[in-house]
Amino acid sequence: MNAKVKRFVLEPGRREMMLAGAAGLVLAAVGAMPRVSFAQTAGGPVSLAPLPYAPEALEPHIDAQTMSLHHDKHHQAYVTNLNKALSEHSQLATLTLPELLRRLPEVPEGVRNTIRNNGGGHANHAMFWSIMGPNAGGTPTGAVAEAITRDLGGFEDFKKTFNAAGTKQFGSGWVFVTADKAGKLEIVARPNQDTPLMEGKAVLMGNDVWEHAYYLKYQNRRADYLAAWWNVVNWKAVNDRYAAIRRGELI
Ligand code: MN3
Repeated sequence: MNAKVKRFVLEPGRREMMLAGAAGLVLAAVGAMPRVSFAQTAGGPVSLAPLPYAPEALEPHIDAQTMSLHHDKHHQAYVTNLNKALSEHSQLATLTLPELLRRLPEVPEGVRNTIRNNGGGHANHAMFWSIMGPNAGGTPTGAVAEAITRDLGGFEDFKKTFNAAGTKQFGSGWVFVTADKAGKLEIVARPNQDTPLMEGKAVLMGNDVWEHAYYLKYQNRRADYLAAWWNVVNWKAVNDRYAAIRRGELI
């Protein structure tokens, strides 16, 4: 056995215990943060929340069929596969999802990739649905607007850099904005279902650049999808996440 691989610690740390108590309700309020409540339930420890709006609500920018398939089939599959892996490794079920993703190197090797892909997929999509909405778009508001001006050169530069990162991401992946506890923003792209949570960084917002997110309407035109996506970003929800991150609750 590799001596560097630490034995998986079953007891959640004090911080996780406090978060579990204090943050659950708030996290639910800011929209489906992938906080895994590992109390055992019939379908497994993780459940798929319904879309917080109708599948057609983001038309014409994201079509209803894409939304239905994306949520009901793709996201559901990540949840189902994550539950299966967790049911076979119940010791992992004591951790929050961000904690589980941050501690992937300690997860048993036989299930590590499954948890990486499906745990990442669940976290990413739960974030994604929560920061979009109908009658949204426009310019950023509140503390997020100030942080975009301070850290990302203003909204126009931010969109340009973010869209370029999404366009350049080869194959499937995501483009994210992370925020540290001081509120500093950064744009990062990751392949597959990887998430900055795996590096202990909180995700403020992000866009899915897998073809399943846009192909029915945009075909190969990923850049057009990235440009249109800003019309469905719910800045109120992004501000709620920003405040939660600054309280240390989304990590
Ligand atoms: Mn997706």
